[in-house]
Amino acid sequence: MTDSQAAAPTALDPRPALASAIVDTLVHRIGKDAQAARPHDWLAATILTLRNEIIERWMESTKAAHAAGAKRVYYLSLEFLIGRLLRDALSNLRHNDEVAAALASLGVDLAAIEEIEPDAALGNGGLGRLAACFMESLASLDLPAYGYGIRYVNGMFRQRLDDGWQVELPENWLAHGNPWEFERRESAYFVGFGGEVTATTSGQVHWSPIEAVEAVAVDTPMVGWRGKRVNTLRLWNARAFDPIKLDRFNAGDFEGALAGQMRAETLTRVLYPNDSTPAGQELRLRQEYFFSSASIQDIVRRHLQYFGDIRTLPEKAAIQLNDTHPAVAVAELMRLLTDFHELSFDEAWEITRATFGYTNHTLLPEALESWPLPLFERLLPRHMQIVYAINARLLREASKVDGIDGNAIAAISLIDEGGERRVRMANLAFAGSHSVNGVAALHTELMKKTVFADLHRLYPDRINNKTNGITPRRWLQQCNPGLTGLLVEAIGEDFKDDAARLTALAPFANDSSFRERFAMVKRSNKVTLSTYIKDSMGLTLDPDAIFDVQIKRIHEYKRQLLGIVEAVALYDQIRSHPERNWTPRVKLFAGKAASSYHTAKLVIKLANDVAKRINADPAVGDLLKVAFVPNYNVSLAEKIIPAADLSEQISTAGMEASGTGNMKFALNGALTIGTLDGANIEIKDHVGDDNIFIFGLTADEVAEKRASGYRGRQVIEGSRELAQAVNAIASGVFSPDDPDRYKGLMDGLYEHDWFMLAADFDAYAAAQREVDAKFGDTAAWGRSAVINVANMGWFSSDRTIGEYAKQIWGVM
Ligand code: GPW
Repeated sequence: MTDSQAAAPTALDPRPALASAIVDTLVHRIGKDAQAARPHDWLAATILTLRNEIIERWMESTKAAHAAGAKRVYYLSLEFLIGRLLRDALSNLRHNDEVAAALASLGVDLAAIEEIEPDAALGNGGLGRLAACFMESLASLDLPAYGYGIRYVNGMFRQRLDDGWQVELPENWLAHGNPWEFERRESAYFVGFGGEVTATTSGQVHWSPIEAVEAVAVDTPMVGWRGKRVNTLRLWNARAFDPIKLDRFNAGDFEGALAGQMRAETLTRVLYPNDSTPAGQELRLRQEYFFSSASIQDIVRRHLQYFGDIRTLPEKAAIQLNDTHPAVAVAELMRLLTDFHELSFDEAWEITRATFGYTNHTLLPEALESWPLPLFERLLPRHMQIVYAINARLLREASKVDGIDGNAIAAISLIDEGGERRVRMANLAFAGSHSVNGVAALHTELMKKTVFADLHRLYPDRINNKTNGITPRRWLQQCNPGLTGLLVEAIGEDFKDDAARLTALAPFANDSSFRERFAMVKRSNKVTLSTYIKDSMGLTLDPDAIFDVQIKRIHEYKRQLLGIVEAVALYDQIRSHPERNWTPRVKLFAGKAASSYHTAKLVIKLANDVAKRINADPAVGDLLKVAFVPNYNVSLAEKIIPAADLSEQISTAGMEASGTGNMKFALNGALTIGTLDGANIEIKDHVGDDNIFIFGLTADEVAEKRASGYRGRQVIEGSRELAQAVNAIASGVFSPDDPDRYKGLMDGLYEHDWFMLAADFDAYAAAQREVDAKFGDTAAWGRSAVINVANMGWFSSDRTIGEYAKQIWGVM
């Protein structure tokens, strides 16, 4: 059907063009009519209709970059936590109202179909969500870029709570098909594993893998703000070369005939649910190499096709490694350059280093990836040789530098020789990149002083900081239309194109009528969230209570336990002094624990046990409610964040590289209670000391305490409030069905308390009482909340990506 046919409303068909187009898609693409269509059919029809415009912009973007001979950015990440795409695309294309009206004319509620779109959860937490925000900002800044990752069939598991215990259920985001993706059968690559390496008489190296799979590209368009540009997220799917071995099949060996296919599909079947802890299994290394190899082959192929000369690669391609998961790409590019393009090792190394940048997201030593050398060598024998060659060169360079002794050489080496020999991926990524960046100012300084101290001495210009950011489209405009509308009324639309313009809001902090409207928006968001929690959990919340929220992966260093212990202490206080003027409080927790992380799972159970007891106690009533909201994901974050008053960012100082949830809350007018850790420090610098609640040990103090043999016992015994809470939990007050359930967890606080929960407890509790007081002063709280919003523009991922583009990639 031509456009004019689809568009023209006739006397018989009074619906406007867009509604007709959607119905036309429904009929001809989905094969249902409007009477038979179910909500999923309407969703698919809406996406497919909108997609036409996206595809046109997508092609234009690709052609323009090609015509300009532009340098492209390649973001390699094992995780992209993109969430839902319909609202994002509608909003970025400014088609929200039109589409809502068209659907309404058909009796369909846009919000309701948006709500059934599956949440694409191809990531664990912050690192994966950052990659998704970066893709959106790259398109919004009109930078030609590709994201490269894996098309997991099963993303992050669904979390169910059974009697308060986490149960992991498989996630199946592709169950209804995926209208956003395009398989590109023509973009397929051979990825080999194992086998052996031989050298021909002419000195040519030949790797003959014993196993191989085919990587097939599946593309998803990434729409930038105002649709300015549409970039590609290219995710790889693994397929067997010979899907069915017909000879075997005909001989009756059905299983054998399909074994290769099964093995290939296993590669891209499931996301490892590990956040900030390496998975360590062979399958994970296979995933890493599979997607790195396919991506590097694709980048090299595109470069040769467009520019012809492999030597100009660094001028036309910038490859960013999202942590070390794709670090093997360094060795893969070296392999292609030396074995296939016949460059000398030195020339290949120069090109490689000029092309790659590496972003580090953690300093926790146990979180740094390293692979047992025998495993690495068995799976990737040619890459092992290349790693040795890089290492020889690296250590030769290092030994020439003054002040680099034997210990420093051992720390710089790509091979960890202490105990079982292992390949250090962070050192490989560092050595193979011209830029190595941290994700917040403190984190970057600690990189120089700790994990990378010796590499930093060797290459003092390489480490740089790029403080993380978040896209204000998803994390303000889309998730908080009420606040967005109010901001437009106050300061106009400019902030939508440049989040830094939010500073125009600052004077409104002193305008009481504005503050009142601001508070009404917050309250309305709290009512909406309360309805969701009532419907999903059966718990009634008071929207006038302070909504105190800690949502993120469950990790000891993030200290959800500190929040829970403080809730228990507060519960105790309220019961002992019911006559005091308590500020009613709702404490919300949500987050997933890695399936093998027992302590984290026990913390979830504790939160649930504490909630059960407190919520049922008439002595506290509405003064305190605790809820653990199940199945935290991007879509749930979009519901909770706009409704939060208080943002909990209470990691042990020095342990959270940046945090990005902290930014989302503050941008939506929540005040932060937090430690001087990660990007909290920069948030404090932007919003001002009076508009944030900072407490606790600094990173230096934590290090000193650990060095001087700190134990929790003394502190607990010296703090009545803390001792009472810890002992109540330890003695089974919250677990009468199993009184010893938390004994070990609480003993841990007495014995080592590595995460300094006891050391920070009193300061945290005191800061919470300041929060109570301030929340009671509506004007003071409102002023601070408005000042937070006004000063959070700097944390837009547009600013972050602008810095990467100028300072690392050379594309702006
Ligand atoms: F361990 N982060 C994450 F560094 O979400 F690789 N997953 C991870 O596996 C790692 C880090 C890794 C997070 C950091 O914990 C968080 O502080 C940071 O804001 C985020 O990455 C984005 O930089």
